[in-house]
Amino acid sequence: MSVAQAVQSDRYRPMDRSAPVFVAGRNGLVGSALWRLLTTEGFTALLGPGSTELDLRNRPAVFEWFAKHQPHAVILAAARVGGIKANDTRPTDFISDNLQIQVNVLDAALRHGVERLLFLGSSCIYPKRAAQPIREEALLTGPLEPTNEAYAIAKIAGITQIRSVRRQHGLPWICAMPTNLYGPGDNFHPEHSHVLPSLIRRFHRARTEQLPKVVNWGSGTPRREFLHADDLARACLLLLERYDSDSPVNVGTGEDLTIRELSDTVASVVGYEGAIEWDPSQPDGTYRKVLDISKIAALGWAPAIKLSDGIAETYAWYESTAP
Ligand code: GFB
Repeated sequence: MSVAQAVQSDRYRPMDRSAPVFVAGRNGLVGSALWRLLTTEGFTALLGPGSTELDLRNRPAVFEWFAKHQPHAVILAAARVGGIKANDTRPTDFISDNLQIQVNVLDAALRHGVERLLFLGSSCIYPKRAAQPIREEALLTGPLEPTNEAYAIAKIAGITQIRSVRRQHGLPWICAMPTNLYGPGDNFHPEHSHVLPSLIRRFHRARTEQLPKVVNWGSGTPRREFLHADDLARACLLLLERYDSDSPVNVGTGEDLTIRELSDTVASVVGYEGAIEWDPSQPDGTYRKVLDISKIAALGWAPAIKLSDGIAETYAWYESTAP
């Protein structure tokens, strides 16, 4: 189905703002951005249990929760996520937790007839050597990046489950594939986080403790694309209201930069002026994974937050919460 056909599908309709919407992963980077947006957009019955209230890996508990709360729509933003080192060293956690979360939530949503559902994947589902910028059609056309294969396979399984439900049950469930995300509320763990929060934390510490140098991971030459979580949240709502096809939709900026350039930008925002060194014994990961965003652009979405502004906002948030 083409984008134009998908937009014109007779299944297109606005979301019911008074019906219960389950934002799975409500306390994470993406979930909290979705919560802010949906609240501003007039959604009055948002449901977002924290992980202590509802462990999504607990299948009976998930089914019980759905029976009790009867959500009309679900955004599946809950996942075990992490940076390159967390993915590389704890692959069992990434494949097992993500498969359990997905299968439980998607099965319970099917059992309870949830009609509108958006599953969030990641740009790492595409082959390591995919042609750039990466189009949605590249899915399952080649081997994956080894450092995050376990996570990527779990996300690919999620896409296949969504497509299967569409085919077997005719529900208009959809998938979005965001690029590397950042923003307030991100995870700033020194070992397990993604590069952008890691750099903020490292440069902040170096500036406040007047350290003469910092050491970043890898060669600094890989290229990455970064999208603010608030921009992703707007894309999610637009897709839920206007998109109905079994092809995943890329969500990114369509522009990337080297990790070295990112490091210079973060250093300048944080005000760190010391030396920056690189540790080639740490993994670089995929060389490049910039997304082709023409499909979502055709639906009328574009990113609104400039990377330097988003980094400044994220750093202000980090400073206000840093111990
Ligand atoms: O953000 P990041 O961990 O994830 O790393 P990926 C991006 C790049 O930044 C790599 C370099 O080339 C790292 O070597 N880097 C430099 C650093 N310094 C640091 C640092 O202090 N911390 C971190 N984390 N990186 C993840 C996947 O891949 O991205 C996931 O493992 C997922 O599955 C996620 O797709 C979005 O972009 O390499």
